[in-house]
Amino acid sequence: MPCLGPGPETVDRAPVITCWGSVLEEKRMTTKTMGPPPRAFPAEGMLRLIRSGAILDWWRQLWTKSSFRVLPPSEAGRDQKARYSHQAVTGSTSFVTNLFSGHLVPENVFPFPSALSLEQAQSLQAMLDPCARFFQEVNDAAANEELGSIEEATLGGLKEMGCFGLQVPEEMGGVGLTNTQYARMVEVVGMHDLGVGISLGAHQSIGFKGILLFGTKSQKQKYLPKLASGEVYAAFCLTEPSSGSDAASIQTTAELSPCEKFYILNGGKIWISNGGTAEIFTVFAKTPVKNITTGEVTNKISAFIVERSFGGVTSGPPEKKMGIKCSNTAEVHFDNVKVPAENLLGGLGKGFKVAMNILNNGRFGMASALAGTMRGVILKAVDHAANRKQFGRTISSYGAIQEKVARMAALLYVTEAMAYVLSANMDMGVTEYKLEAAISKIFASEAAWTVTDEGIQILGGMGYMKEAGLERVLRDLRIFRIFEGTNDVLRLFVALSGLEHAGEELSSLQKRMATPVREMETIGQEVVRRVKRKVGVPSGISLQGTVHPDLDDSAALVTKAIDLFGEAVESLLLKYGATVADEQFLLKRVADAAIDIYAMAVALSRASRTLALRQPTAQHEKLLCRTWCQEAFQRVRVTLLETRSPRWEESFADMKQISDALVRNKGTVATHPLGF
Ligand code: MYA
Repeated sequence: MPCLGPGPETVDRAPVITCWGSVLEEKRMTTKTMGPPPRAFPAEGMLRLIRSGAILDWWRQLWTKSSFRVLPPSEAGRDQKARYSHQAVTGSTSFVTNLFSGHLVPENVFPFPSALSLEQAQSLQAMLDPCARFFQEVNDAAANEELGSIEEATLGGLKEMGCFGLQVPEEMGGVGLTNTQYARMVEVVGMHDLGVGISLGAHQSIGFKGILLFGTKSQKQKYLPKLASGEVYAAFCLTEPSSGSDAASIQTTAELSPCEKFYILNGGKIWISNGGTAEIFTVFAKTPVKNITTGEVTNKISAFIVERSFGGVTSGPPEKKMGIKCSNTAEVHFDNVKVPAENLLGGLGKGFKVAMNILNNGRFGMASALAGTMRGVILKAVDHAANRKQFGRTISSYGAIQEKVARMAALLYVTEAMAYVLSANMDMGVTEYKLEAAISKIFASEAAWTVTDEGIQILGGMGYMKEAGLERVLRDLRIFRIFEGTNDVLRLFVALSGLEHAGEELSSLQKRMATPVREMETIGQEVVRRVKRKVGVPSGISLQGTVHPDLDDSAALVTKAIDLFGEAVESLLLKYGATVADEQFLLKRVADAAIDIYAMAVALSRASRTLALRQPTAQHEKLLCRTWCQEAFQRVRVTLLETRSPRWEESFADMKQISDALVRNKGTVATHPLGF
C-alpha cells in the first residue's frame, strides 16, 4: 500500500503521515521559500515523474539554493577555509558514516565480524583463566583503593603475566596480542578493578600507543621492551589547564635548538594518568612549522617521546579523586626539557592527528573493559534478586526488577557487540572506524553507569554499603564519561563528521545534477530514494537475507530508522547549511539517533550469528536483540522528531534563555518557594 505524501497546500506545516503511522511535524523553511514539490507522489508514479523531469527540477532547485559545507563550532559562520571541508569520503565502508546519507553499508557489521584464528583463540583462552584467577585471588580492589596505589603483589603478578605490554610485538618483549585478544583480556581487568585498568590502560592504551603506531624502528627498539616488561611506565600528556576538550589549543611549546639537535620543551599538563609514576611520556606541544612553498611559519602540534631522565620534568602530588583512586593522576611540568630531535613522533606538525589516532585506536579497549564491569555488576544484582525475599517472594519474580535486569542484560549485550565489532574491524585492517570508536566509548561509559546504578538499586540499602563493592564501581565509572574525550564533545564529533560526509555527498550530487542527462539513471535513483524517504515510503534498503529470518522484524526497524535518519539529516542540511554546526541542541539529537541505530545494527548482527550457528543461547539472544531494537527504534523516532519540531525549537530557545539567566545571575534565578 503506497503512502501518500503531502500535497502542495499542506507541505509547510501540516503533519506528514508516514507509512508506520507516525506523525511527523515538519517545518520546511526550504520548501517555504522554494514552493512545494510537484503534487502527489504515489510510489508507483514516481518513476514517471522522474522521467518527466518535474521532481528532478524541484530537487535541483532545492539543492542549488543550499550550502552543505559543515564547519566545526569554532568556525561555523565565519568565512574561513573549512576544516571540515571537501575531502572525498566516497567509498567509505563505515556503517556510521554512511548512515548519515541514509545509506545502509553493512559490510563492517554484517555478518558479525570475527578476526580470531583458532590458534589465537586458543592462546587467548590459555591466558584468560589464570588472569581471571589472579584477579579473584591476588588483586584486592578495596585494598588498592584504601592504599591509593596498586599493591605490590598485584603489580608483580601483572608484570609476570605480561599485562604491561599486551600488544607489544613478542620480539620486543610483549605478548603480541591482536586488538580482539586485548579486548577480551581487559574485560577481565574491567570486571575486577577499574583503578588497575586505568593504570594499565593509561600506560599501553594511550601512554605508549603512539610509539607502537607511529614510532620509527629505533624508537620502538629503544622504548618498547622496557615498557612492555613494566620496568617503566608511560603516560599520555595532552590536557592542559586551558585546553581540555579543545585539544588543539594547547600552549606547551617545543622549539628546535639552534644546533637542531634538540627541541626545548616548556609547558604544563594536568590530570595526567600515571603522571607521577611514568618515566616515558608522549607529549604534545606546539612547534613552529615552515611552509616550504610560501615560507610562512605557523604553530602546529607535534608529538614527542620524553623521558623523565632528560631533566626538567617534574610531577605534582597525586590528585585526590572521586574514584579510580589506586591509579595515579598528577600534573606534569616541562621546564626547558632538552628532547633529542630523533624523539619527534609521527612527523613535525602532525601531532594533532597522532593524538586523535591514538585516542581512536584505544577506545575499543574502554568498551570491552566496561563490558567486563557490567558483567560483574550483573552477577551481583542477579544473585541478590534471586535470593532476596520481600512480601513473601524473591524479588526476581517482580516485574519492576525483571525490567531492570532485562535492560541491564541488553546494555551489556550491545556494549560487547560494539567492542568486538570494532576490534575485529581494526584487526582486519579497516582504517575508517573513528565514528564507531567514539560511539563505542560513549555507549559503553553510559551503559556501564546505568547498569551499575540499577544494580545498586536492585541491591537496595545493601547496594549503598561499601561491603557490596558497588559504590566503588559507581565512583570509578564516573570519569569514563569525562575522559578520553567527554561524551558531549564526542557526540558533537560524531554528528559533525557524519553531517560533513552527508553534505559532501549532496554537493557531489548537486554538481552531477548540473548535467543530468548524462547521469540520468544514477541521479534518478538518488532522487527516488530521497522522495520516497520524504513521503514515508521505505526507500528500498533492506537487511532481509543478511540477518537471520527470525530477526526480520528487528531488521525492518533498523532500515526504517536509517530512512528516518537520512531524511532528518538531509532536512537539517537543507535548512541550516553550514550553520548546522552551531546547532548543538540538534547535533546532540542527531548523535543520539546515530548511536541508537548503530547499537541496533550490532545487536542484530550478533544475534543473527548466534541464531545461524544454532548456539544454545540463540533464543535468549533473540529476545535481547528484539527488546533492544524495539526500544531503540522508538527512541530514534522521537529523537528525530525533536530535530524538526517547531515546539522543540521553542524549547531549545527557552533552555538557552534559562541557562543564560543563571549564568548572568551567577546561580539560580527562581524565587524560593518560601519566599526567602
Ligand atoms: S587523555 C585526553 C583526552 N582528550 C581528548 O580526548 C580531547 C578531546 N578533543 C578532541 O578529540 C578534539 O579536539 C575534537 C576536535 C574532536 C573536539 N580522528 O577541526 P577539528 C581531524 C581522526 O574538528 P577541533 C585522557 O583523557 C579532523 O578530521 N581525525 O578539530 C586520559 C580534521 O582533519 P583535517 C580527527 O575542532 C584518559 C582535524 O583533525 C579526529 O580542534 C585515560 C581537525 O579537526 C579523530 N577523532 O577538535 C584513559 N578528530 O584537518 C585510560 C578530529 O584533515 C584508558 N580529527 O580535516 C583506559 C582504557 C580502558 C581500560 C583498559 C584496561 C587495560
